[in-house]
Amino acid sequence: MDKFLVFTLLAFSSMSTQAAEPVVSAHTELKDCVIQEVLPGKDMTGAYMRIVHQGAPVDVIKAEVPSVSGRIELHSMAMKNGVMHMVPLTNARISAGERVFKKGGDHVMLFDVTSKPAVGSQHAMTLFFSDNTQASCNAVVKSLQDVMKDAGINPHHAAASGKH
Ligand SMILES: [Cu+2]
Repeated sequence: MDKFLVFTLLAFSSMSTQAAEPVVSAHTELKDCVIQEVLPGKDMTGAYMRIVHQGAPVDVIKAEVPSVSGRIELHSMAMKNGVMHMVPLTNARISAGERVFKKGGDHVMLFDVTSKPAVGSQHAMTLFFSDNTQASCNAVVKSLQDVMKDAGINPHHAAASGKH
């Protein structure tokens, strides 16, 4: 079973490397794309968006924000021993309708951010899907406070403390 799974994954990945360049999706759009500012002392941050999708479900495979990070992962949040941790995206399926990636939930994780993008600057973000399509948007860099406000996370507390 495991060997078969590995073979299947290898076969799929070699197929996808031979496949044509992903085409711009006619049925998936990214809206309200945001990158959280990189906090002092950090070299990673999160990015968020609404994915509006029509038709048959697809899986989101990867994300790219080339002007900000060369190492990006798709993450979810999960409770472990009473503490929230980031884990690899637990459900990649994009079904018809709207799916929201937001702070405190599913997110795009940007690692190795050596040159911090300025608040207000915009950066092309692209998601790639299992049907060999892609969708792009201009992600605007927002302050932590604004990102938390957007996500509905305790904005007054965040504004008052200036932390987290
Ligand atoms: Cu993360």
